[in-house]
Amino acid sequence: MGEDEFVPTTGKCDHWLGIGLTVLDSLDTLLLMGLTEEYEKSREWAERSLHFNNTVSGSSVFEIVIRALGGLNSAYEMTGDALWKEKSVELADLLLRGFNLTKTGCPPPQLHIEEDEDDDQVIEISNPAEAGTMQLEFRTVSRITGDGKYAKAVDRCMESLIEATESEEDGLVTDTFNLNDGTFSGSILSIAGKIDSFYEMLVKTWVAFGKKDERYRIGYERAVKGIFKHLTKEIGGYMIVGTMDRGRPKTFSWRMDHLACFFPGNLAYAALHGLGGGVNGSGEEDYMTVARALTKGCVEMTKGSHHGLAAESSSFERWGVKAVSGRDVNYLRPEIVEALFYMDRIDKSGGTKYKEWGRDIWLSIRKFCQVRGKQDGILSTTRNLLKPRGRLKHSGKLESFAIAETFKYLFLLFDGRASEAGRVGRLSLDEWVFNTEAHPVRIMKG
Ligand code: DMJ
Repeated sequence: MGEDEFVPTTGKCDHWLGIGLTVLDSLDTLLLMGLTEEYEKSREWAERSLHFNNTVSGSSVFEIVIRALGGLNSAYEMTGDALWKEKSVELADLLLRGFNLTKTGCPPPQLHIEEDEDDDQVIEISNPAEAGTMQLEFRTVSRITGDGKYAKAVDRCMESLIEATESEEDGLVTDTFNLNDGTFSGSILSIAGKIDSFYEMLVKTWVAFGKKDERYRIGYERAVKGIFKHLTKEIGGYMIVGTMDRGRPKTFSWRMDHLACFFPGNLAYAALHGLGGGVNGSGEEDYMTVARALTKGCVEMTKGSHHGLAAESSSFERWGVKAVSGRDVNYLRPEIVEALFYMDRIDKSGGTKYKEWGRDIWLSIRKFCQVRGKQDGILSTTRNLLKPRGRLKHSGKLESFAIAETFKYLFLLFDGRASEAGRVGRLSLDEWVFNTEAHPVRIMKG
């Protein structure tokens, strides 16, 4: 309670951002699962002790926004409890200063929240995911307070990013963005780390605020076209999204990161909201067709080790898939089960297969991520996936996103309750949008 991360191997905790991150990232999961006692304890702690004045100097703005601000917004949306709104505003106000430190209006990747930095301390190199994943959170603060200043700040940053993207070939961006001159550099194109949620949030922001911001929709559709053209490949009855070096000559790598598996669910969500041929689209380039094939590719990644757990990175060959040596770690990341959750909700032709795949993944997690000798349910990041059974190592980390996302998506995948008026129910995708850390906020109707 009040610490950032739980260390499952020792039962102690890690200090990272100094804001009690795991509690903030878990609030809406507790509410959804009906874990009332744990939620009440968290609320009591927040009322008594949650302040942002002990935040570690030079903390990641992106992580604070998606995990803490996102978590507080959802807790408020789901309960209407003024405490959560007050805390969201307190945090958003502290972060606002960051938006004035660069010429693009995007905050530097790290901020000394409580102190003013000298100009030469401001880091100007960021990436599209970190700079471009704040829309939903800050605009939500504006929506719930009626004060437009949060939306204004984040909109200026996003305008800079979208403008820079418009001059990039096929709407695809690299993983390096200069916050002062507003340009992308480097030659690697992918949809994984440092880039992923920039694309993800284009469509989600468009949906969340009444489908009015056409530049977001156009940017998303253009990027998806570019991704289909350069980064997706078919192999053995399924599809993957790899990486391309756009230098000369262009080279394609048949490796796919776990992180890239957010994409099939995101495509299906876009189809649900009418893009790419809609939910019934069955053409080769329609979003649902590609989403189905990519979901299969993501599930295939779980076969790259002996344990049914997908590695951080997998390499695809004609004969099959294998965890990449050195990256054969499972961080209890959400993206594959996230895809299964969306597909199960949206793909009408899917039958029970998404639930079955989700069940297999959950059983592997229970079996191999359980820390030996500890209470049932104490789960950990797991290494050495390429080694045979019995040689796995638990690294002593439970990322807060495992609770915020992985367990939430799995829970929702199996939660049969119908949406009931007046309560949150199963979070209908027509009414709610999840931020990149799976924190739901209400969609504003146009
Ligand atoms: C989460 O913090 C978010 O989903 C982010 O966008 C990407 N990485 C992790 C989970 O893998």
